[in-house]
Order: sequence, then C-alpha cells, then structure tokens
Amino acid sequence: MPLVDDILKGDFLAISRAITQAENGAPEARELMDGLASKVGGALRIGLTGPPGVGKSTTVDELTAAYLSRGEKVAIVAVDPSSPFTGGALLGDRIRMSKMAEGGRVFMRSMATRGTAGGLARATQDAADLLDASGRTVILIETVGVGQSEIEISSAADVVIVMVSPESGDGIQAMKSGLLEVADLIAINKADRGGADRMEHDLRTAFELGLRSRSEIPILTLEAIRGKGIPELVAAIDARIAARRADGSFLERRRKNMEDRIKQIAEFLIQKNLWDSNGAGGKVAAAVDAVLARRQSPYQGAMGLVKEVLR
Ligand SMILES: Nc1nc2c(ncn2[C@@H]2O[C@H](COP(=O)(O)OP(=O)(O)O)[C@@H](O)[C@H]2O)c(=O)[nH]1
Ligand SMILES: [Mg+2]
Repeated sequence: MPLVDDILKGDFLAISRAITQAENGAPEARELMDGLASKVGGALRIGLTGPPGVGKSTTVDELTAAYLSRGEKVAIVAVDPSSPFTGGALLGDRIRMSKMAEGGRVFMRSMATRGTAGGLARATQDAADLLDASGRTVILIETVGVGQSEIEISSAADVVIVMVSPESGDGIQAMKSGLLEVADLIAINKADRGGADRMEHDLRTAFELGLRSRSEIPILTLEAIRGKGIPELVAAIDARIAARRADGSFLERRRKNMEDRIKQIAEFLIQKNLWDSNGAGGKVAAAVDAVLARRQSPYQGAMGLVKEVLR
C-alpha cells in the first residue's frame, strides 16, 4: 500500500498505485488523502477539453515543454470517459507517456472508466490532489469526449481551455453541448487546415448574440503540431490566472468546485454504505418484514436504514 511519505517524496510508483486505488474507490485511497490534506492546494490545475482528435494531447505535450523550461514540475492526467480500461483512443497518449516519462521529469497517467462518469470525475480529482501533494506544480488535465462528464471533470481545474478545430464543425458542437460555458480560453487548433479565422469570427458573433455574456473570453488560434501559438497560449493562461487572482474569482472558483466535490463524495459514501451488506444493506429484509407485518410504515423502515448509514 502506498504510504503518505512515499507520495510526499514524489515516488511515481507510489503515486500511480494510489491513483489506481482512487479509481477503485478503495478505502485505502481515502485514508491516504486524509493524511495528505495539509499538503494539497499549491499546484495549478489546467484543464484541456474538446472533441477527440482536436489536438489536445499535442497541445498538452507543447505546454508540458513550456512549463518544464520554466522550472515547473509537470504532471499530465488524461481522462477518457468513453473508453473503459485501456481504450484504443489513448494509444497515442501511451506512446507519448513513455517519451515524456524519460528522465522521470513528467508524471503521466491515463484515467480509466470503472463505473459511472461521476466516479471517474471523483478519481480524477483525487489523482490531481495526490499529484499536488507529491510536489507537482502544474497539473494538466486532458479530457476527451463530448458532454456532461467532460464538463464535470473540467470543474476540477483552475483554468479550462476548450479546444476546437475548423475542420469538423467542432465549434457548433461545442456550443450545442454547453462546452463553451466552461471555457476560460478557447483555442482553435489546426489553423494550418484553413478556416480558423472564419471560425473565430463565428464564435465571436455567437458570443455577441448573447450565447454567453462573456465576449471577453480570449480566443486563440493554434497550430499545435508545429508549436505555433503555444507561447501565446501560455501567456494567455498566465494573464487569466493573474486577473482571477486579483479579483478574487480564483479562490471563489476553488470554493465552488470544492463544494460540489464534497457533496458528490458525501453522496458516494452514503450510497456505498447504504447498500453495503454489513450495514444497512443487510437490514433491508428485516425492514420489509416489519412493514408487511404492520409494525411500521415504509418511511420508518427507510429511516431505520438511513440511521444505519450514519453509524
Ligand atoms: N494539421 C494539424 N494536425 C494536428 C495539429 N495538432 C494536432 N494535429 C494532429 O491531429 C491528430 C490528433 O491529435 P491529438 O493531439 O492526439 O488529439 P486529441 O485526441 O485531442 O488528444 C494527430 O494526428 C495530430 O498530429 C495541427 O495543428 N495541425
Ligand atoms: Mg488525446
């Protein structure tokens, strides 16, 4: 079992094992998090999200290099809600992983689906906390897929970059799915394919038409595969964070995210304990008997189980 001290030392193997335990919802992971609570919160969490193939991993690579050259300690967490366990979609990421892991400078981890999307979001946040405690200073969280799970996971980040590309009408998709609502920055990638200017114009028009009252959101164009636009992206992230720290919204957002997270964990723990056969789960039959024998109402039966959970 990974120990608090091993995590604090930044031992990659210990971190990796702890993340697996978090994915499995193991009680050991929770104990570890309890022990690390005083060490979490220093790292910057940057989320990159957008449809498959848009260039997130390529951009993550570039951002990693940029942050490393600044002396940051980088970790990458790649999340694919659509791929159970070892999805083919992550193959490219795995190849990169071995490249990046060279010299042990970058920690990289793919998160797998083991159950619900909510479980994946929880495990991803746990992974970010473990990495934060281990001394990583920048955590890049890449999430693929379109829809709710992605948005949920984005809420683990301090800054969210939504990536789109002109080639597949991603912009329209992003608007429809509500993805733009979580964006702090929008990056239009694959500018080399043409149509990026047109897309930027369309997005701006959509914002101005009231799709969202946030026409101040920076829209950048990238050619990630050639590293073009990356220094500008890094500068835009810096500027965004500086502005949010200055006006207090950085901490406000962390508060909001933590509120959501604590509520979700509470629901998870209640459910888990409720149907655990050693707890309330083992007393369902007795409650049914009592109601059918007219000794109590269904509500009393249910309350009996609920009280069992809080034991
Ligand atoms: N033409 C072009 N291709 C790119 C660019 N950035 C990434 N790609 C390619 O797009 C494909 C998907 O990239 P990847 O980073 O894996 O996308 P992800 O699924 O969003 O992580 C790969 O073949 C990349 O080489 C770019 O700026 N221009
Ligand atoms: Mg990827």
